Amino acid sequence: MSDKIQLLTEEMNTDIAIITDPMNVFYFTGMFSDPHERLLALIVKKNGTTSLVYPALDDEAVKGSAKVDEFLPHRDGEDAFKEVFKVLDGATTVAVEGDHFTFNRYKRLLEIVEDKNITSIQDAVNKLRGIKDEDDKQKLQEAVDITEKTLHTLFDMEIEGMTEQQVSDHLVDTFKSLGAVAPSFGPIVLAGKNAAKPHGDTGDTVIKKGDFLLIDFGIVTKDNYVSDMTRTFIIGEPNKEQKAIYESVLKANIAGIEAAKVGTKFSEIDKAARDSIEADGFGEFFTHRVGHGLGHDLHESPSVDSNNHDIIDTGNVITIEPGIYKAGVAGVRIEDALYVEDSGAYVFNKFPKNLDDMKLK
Ligand SMILES: [Mn+2]
Repeated sequence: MSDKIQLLTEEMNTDIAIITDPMNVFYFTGMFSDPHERLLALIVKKNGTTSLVYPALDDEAVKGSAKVDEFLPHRDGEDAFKEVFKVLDGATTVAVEGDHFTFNRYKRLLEIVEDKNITSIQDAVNKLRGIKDEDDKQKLQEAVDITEKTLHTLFDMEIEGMTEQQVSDHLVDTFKSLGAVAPSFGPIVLAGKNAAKPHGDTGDTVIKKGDFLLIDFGIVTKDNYVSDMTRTFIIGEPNKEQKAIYESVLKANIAGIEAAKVGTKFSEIDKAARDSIEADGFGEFFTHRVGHGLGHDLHESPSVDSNNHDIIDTGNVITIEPGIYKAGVAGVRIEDALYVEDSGAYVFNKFPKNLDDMKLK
């Protein structure tokens, strides 16, 4: 039994756990496959025995990489749940991922399990995935390194006159040439007033002198790790208001990072960054949480928000990404990712973030 399955069984208070989120199946078996609408299910018994129900068309890939005790392929046209029911034979209590197990699959499960005996193991799975080890840390660092190398190329370019989309295309081409498999999202490239929309869409806006250029992007590595970072550049020289907004976000970013010490509540980390921006008078323009976990997925546990009173632990990986979005004027966000160690926060990002170092041509 692998360590991860061992830890999962310790969290189980049911006979069976069914894992269907493909990234969680990857986490527990080492095999990633997107089954689309077909059924992919890792079935874990309380004693640690594992069975994998999967589309037969993935047979070769599954057998080559999945570490499980039993392989149960199903062909198109067959009832995949027959395989599930075979494994569940005799089980009375079953846990599924509440955020992922679909309603229709839940109804199938009711054919053999009583409704009151079906529970969710989502929180326990999220918690397990939220704790990363040294190997995870190193692989996340590789993701960040590719991302930052990509971003550095902008300093050598003539950005003024390019469109947001052209900058985005350049970033994608560059990180692919550096070994990234795909973008983890976006990229989000927003110039001038567009940057005041925290999740605006990259478009055909031409980048002008005096614009802030907000770039939020990340990559997926061949090992299935993601990165996510934001820097806000200035084309030429900033004016007074831009400077004030930028400095406030930077202070909040640093306050959030400094607050991320083992034993602190996530809500306190959110508060540290938020208080800093409020003290500068920009509180009303900071409209989202301070950060989120990341690892194999772009947004995973834990969430760094005012409502999460859980305590940050060694091995957690989170982003710190305060922002100020003043509609019609400007938007600034600065996002770093960090790994929590006993001695404090290890920040993956080395990319400059002082305004003087953010000037693009
Ligand atoms: Mn983020």
